[in-house]
Amino acid sequence: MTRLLHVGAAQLGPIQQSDDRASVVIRLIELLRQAKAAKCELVVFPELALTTFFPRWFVDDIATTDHWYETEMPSAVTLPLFLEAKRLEIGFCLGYAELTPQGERFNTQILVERDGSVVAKYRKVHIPGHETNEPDRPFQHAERYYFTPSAEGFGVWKAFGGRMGMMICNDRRWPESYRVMGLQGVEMILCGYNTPMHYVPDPTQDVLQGFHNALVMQSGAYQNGTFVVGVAKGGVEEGVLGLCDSSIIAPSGEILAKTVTTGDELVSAVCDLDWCKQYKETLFDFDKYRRPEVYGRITAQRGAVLD
Ligand code: CDT
Repeated sequence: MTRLLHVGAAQLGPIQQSDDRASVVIRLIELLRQAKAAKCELVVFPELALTTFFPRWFVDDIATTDHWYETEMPSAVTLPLFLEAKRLEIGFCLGYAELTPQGERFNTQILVERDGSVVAKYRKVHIPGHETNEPDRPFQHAERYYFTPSAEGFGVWKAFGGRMGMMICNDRRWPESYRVMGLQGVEMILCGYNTPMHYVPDPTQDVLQGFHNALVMQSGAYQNGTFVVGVAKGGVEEGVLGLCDSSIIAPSGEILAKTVTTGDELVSAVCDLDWCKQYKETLFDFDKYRRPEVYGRITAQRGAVLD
């Protein structure tokens, strides 16, 4: 038996501060149409796909930044994307900044089914960067000022004929993100990212950005027997170069498709979700081979020794 899902990774080039949402939505719709022409059933857009990566600027009063956030989804300006997706009968995954009625600020991603219904919402768990202004930096990464870390954790949803999970950017560097979803039987993880090539706290990592990106997503896919779709907003945005290298990764850890430009670009792959079983029911048969009871004991023992 095969369960085929044709998925597209819709990479975005830069969104400048002067680009309004309406112009971005036009770009998203163009990628959606390309995906439909390529026979995709699901398209994945990046993290914070509607605006520039605004946490690169620090402001004294966060209330002055409300215009970067969405208070409803779809909104008037994003409705054309939802309508076109529904017309084309294609699903999508979209990252954006969310401001709730209670005033909470989250880095959010939603999964929208082919009928236009929002089937899942995920809020970023691992928020990187810093909370306060660091004026000596060439640019800020003040996500910890702009976003509350979600306490909801990682869910897995039945959609698109499989078990779908989501994570956002920095989440992909943490094995727990994949494993928590792996333990729920995830078959495809959708992940948008904005990753500056220059890592200010340790610039020796700059040349390794592409390597680390591939390393974490390929190993996370393999060790949990799942597809991973990692999608960038990259290129030079407000003077900051962002990693691209959007890719679709198989449960074997192999890269099935990868972008080659630093602009808007769609790549796609036909994913047989039943491929996951080859890993979930052999090497990574969690019920048979995982030893959670031992992991807990080892942690306690090591803690005792190190103390
Ligand atoms: N957006 C995001 O999470 N970016 C981080 C950059 C970390 S450097 C502060 C990432 O892990 O790619």
